[in-house]
Amino acid sequence: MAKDLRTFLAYLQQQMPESLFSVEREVAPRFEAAGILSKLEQQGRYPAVLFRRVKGSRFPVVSNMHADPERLYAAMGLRGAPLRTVIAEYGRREASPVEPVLVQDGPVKEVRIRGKEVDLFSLPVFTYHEKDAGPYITLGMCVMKDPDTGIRNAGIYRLMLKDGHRLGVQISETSHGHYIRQKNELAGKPTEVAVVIGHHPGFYLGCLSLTGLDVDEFAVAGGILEEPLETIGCETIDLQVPANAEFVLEGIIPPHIREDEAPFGEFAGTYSKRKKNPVVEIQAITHRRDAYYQDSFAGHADNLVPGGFTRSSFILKAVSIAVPTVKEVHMPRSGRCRFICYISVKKIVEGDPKIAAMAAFGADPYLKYVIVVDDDVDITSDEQMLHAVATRMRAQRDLFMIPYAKGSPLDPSAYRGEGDTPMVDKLGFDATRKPGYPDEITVPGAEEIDLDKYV
Ligand SMILES: Cc1cc2nc3c(=O)[nH]c(=O)nc-3n(C[C@H](O)[C@H](O)[C@H](O)COP(=O)(O)O)c2cc1C
Ligand SMILES: [Mn+2]
Repeated sequence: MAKDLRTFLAYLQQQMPESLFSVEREVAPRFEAAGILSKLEQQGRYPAVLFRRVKGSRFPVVSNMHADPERLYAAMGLRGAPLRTVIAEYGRREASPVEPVLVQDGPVKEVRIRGKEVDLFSLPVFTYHEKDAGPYITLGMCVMKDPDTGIRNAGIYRLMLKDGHRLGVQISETSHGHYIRQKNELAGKPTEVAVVIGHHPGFYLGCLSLTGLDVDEFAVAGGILEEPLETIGCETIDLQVPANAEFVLEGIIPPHIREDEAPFGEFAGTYSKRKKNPVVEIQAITHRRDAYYQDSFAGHADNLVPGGFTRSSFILKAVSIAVPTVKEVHMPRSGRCRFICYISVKKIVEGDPKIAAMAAFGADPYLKYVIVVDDDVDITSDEQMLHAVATRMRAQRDLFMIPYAKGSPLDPSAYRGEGDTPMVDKLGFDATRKPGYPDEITVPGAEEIDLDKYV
C-alpha cells in the first residue's frame, strides 16, 4: 500500500501509541483546538493530535504531526537514530530522487466540487493566535509550475481564508514560489496553483527539501518515501497532485491583485504585520469521502521542526564542498530552527571555520547567525555552544558581519532595503580553539573513581 497520512496514522497507533493524542470531545476551530495544542506544549508534550469533531465542519483534523523529531525519524524508518544519522540518510535519499508515476484514479478524487459549489468554510480551518486576521490553512503544499521550464515546484505558504472561495497568500522572497508567481505576473499571466492537504510526513519532508528551482520536489519526496509518489491530473488546471492526498484545492493567482493579508502569528514567535499580498481564487476542491483535514500548529514546534531538519541536510552538503572536514550541522530550536546554525568541524586549516560559515550563508537565506565550533562540542547542546563562544573567541578576529543581505521577511529584525526586499544583518562566529589556546582543565583518575567506595 502506498504511504500516505492513513498508513502513518495506523503506524503510530500500532507502534508509537503514546505519540498520538485523540480528542473525542467537540472543539471550536477558533482558539480552542490551538489551546489544547498549546497546553500540551506547556507540559513539554508534542504528540500528533487527532481532533475527531470540530464545530461547524464534518471533517476531523490531524495536527501537530511534525512537532516531534522522533516521529519524523520514524516516518523515514529511522526511529531512535541520532540526529546526525538521520540528516545523513535524508541527504542520501534527497540525492536519489524517485520520479512520480501518473495514475488514472485515486482516493483524492472521490468527491469533486466545482465552481459555485466550492465553499472553503466547509473545511475545519483553525484560528490559532489572538491577533490572527482569520482562519489560516497552514499545511497546504502549494504546487505550481515554472513557466520557463515546465518543472513542478512545491512549497508550503500560509493561506488566509478571505471568503468561501478566496485565500490570501504569503509567498516569501526566500521561496521559489515567489519567482514563479513573479515571472507569470511580469508576463501579465495568472499562476495556477494546487494546494495539497493531508499526506505522509515523508511527503512533507521531501517537498520541503532545499533544492534548485530546476528540481521537482515530488521526485525528492519519492526519494524520501522510498517509493514513487502516485500523481493524478487536476480537474481545472494543468497540474498533477498526489492521488492519495486527503484534499486538493485548485486555483489561480491572478496577476497584479494585492489585498490585505495578516496579521498572523508566525514561526519567529511574533506576528507578521498586515500587508498587501496576492490572492488565490479557488475554483475546485477534490477530497476523499471521509477525508482528514491536516494542519500545522503555526509558530510552534510543528511549524519549526520539519524545516530545520531539511535545511540542515542542504547546508551540510554546501559546507562539505567548502570545508571537507565538517562533521555536523544543526538548526537549534532556540534559533527557531531557521535563524541560527551550529556547525562542527575537525579543524585542520586555520580560517576554515569562517569559510564554513560563509558556505552556510550562501546555502540558506534565512540564516542570521552561524556559529562554528570544534568537533568535540555537542552541537545539539545550546550550553556547550555558548561555552565555546564564551571561551574560544575573540570578537575582533573571529566575528564577521554581512550587513544588508537578503533574509526572511518574517524575521522580526528584518528591514526593507532597496526594491522593498527584506534585509537582515548576518554574523559569522569562529568559536574554534586557535593555536596557542591553553589546555582545558581535567582531573586525572576521575573516570575510575567509584563513589560508593567513599560514602
Ligand atoms: C508549516 C510551514 C509553514 C510555512 N509557511 C510559509 C509561508 O507562509 N511562506 C513562505 O514563503 N514559506 C513558508 N514556509 C517555508 C517554505 O514552505 C519552504 O521554505 C519551502 O521549501 C519553499 O519551497 P519553494 O522554495 O520550492 O517555493 C513554511 C514552512 C512550513 C514547514
Ligand atoms: Mn522549490
